[in-house]
Amino acid sequence: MSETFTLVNPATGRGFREVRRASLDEVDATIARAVVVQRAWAGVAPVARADALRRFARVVEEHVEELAQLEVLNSGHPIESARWEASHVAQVLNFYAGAPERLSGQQIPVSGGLDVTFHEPYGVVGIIVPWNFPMTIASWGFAPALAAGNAVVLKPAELTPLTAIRLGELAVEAGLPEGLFAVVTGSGSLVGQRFVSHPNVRKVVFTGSTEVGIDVAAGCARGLKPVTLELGGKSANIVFDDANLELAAAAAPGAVFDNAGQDCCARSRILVQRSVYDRFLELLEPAVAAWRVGDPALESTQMGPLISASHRDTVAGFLEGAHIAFRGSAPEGDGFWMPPAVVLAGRDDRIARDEVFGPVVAVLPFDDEADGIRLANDTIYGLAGSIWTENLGRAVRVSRAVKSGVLSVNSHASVRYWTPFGGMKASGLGRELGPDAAEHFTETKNVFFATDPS
Ligand code: TXE
Repeated sequence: MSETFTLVNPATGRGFREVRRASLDEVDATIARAVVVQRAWAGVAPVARADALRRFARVVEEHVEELAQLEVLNSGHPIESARWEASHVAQVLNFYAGAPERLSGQQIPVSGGLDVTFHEPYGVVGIIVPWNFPMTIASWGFAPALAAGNAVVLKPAELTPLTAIRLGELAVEAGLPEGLFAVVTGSGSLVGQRFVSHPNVRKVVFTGSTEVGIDVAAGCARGLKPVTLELGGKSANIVFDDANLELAAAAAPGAVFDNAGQDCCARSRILVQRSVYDRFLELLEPAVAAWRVGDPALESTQMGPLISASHRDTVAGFLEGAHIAFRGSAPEGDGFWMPPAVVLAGRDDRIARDEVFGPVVAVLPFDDEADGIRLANDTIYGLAGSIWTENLGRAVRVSRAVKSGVLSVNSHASVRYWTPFGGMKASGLGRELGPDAAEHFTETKNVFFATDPS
């Protein structure tokens, strides 16, 4: 294996930088340093830890444009999306800066003394990040982990390490102790696996494919370490005949083609009640045609290229033999471009079952409410989903019946840093974000103080 890997601009297909692969010794040295730095960090007064994270948030805010431009170059994200992502990192840091002073334990009534609980940090937390949302997903782990008094070692995806590397530098610029938040670039099989196997990494957060996630969880089980998994999805966008069809059709392209469909929450199955199926497709076609795919540097662009040539080939493979109803447009030439595609699918088709992770949506009809719920749940995944109906009772019934961690009614919103996020079934284990995330990076210690001499 070579000592470096080449970063490629997805919009041009051209390599632009070499990034080092860390060796096993380097990973171990980083973890050893994190162990030492964490002990001091956990002893810092809560208010001072909060202040340090607020400073980090401010420095990120001051670098939103730089981070966004890096993501355009490295990941092909449209500039407006990339600016949102960088600002989101600052907001996540600000939000969890409120956590150190709020990690209260309990006082539990007992006889003969006083019983209290403490939320103790794990120590060093390992975070493994995929290429689809490099900086936001990283921040969902590192911000609450640091707030709870842990050190963090972070491994970005090989394809997209630039924003993570820069965030590591900004942490130090903001005054966080060197080594407290360490970014280690390299392969999953070496760096990621070392986080899993190293005895001093006491918790692992993994976002990526279900296949690798299962392997990571098995490795963590051998070390008896807790693991949070954010994995694949095949989320349903369920459109009932009593929905506002115009709104549902207008919102559908963004719900699946955002980030070129490379989104674990992508509503990649549109389930439409049979009585409005034809009308919905009529409304969807112009909405897909209007979806703007192009140069990610332009503010008007809604979707950029796919992440790599090989990923584009994989996505294109799903379209072979598929019944494509209509497609959007995309630039030609260099870069990993692909026009969005709307496919009419049967329930057992591969495209209706597997995660495509590209700008492809499968549309399937259903008969009634019970059939819609059955079809929505007919997947190994359970991450996100949307329900379009004007009937309140139905909205409540269906949102309780769909087995997904994150649902929205008459909306596709999935991610707010102050609400919980995560999947059921093969989509994951544990929850990120929301009011409780910092606590998830602690273990509860119970202490009994005897007051009556025995
Ligand atoms: O993911 P991987 P990839 C799906 C999506 C995509 C496919 C492959 O369908 O096409 O997965 O993407 C690190 N031990 N999703 O190859 O391999 C790796 O270096 C420890 C869906 O990027 O799972 C990277 O940092 N770590 C998903 C991270 O794990 C390992 C998001 C993810 O890599 C490792 C991403 C190992 N053995 C991909 N092997 C979603 N739904 O959000 C790899 N890694």
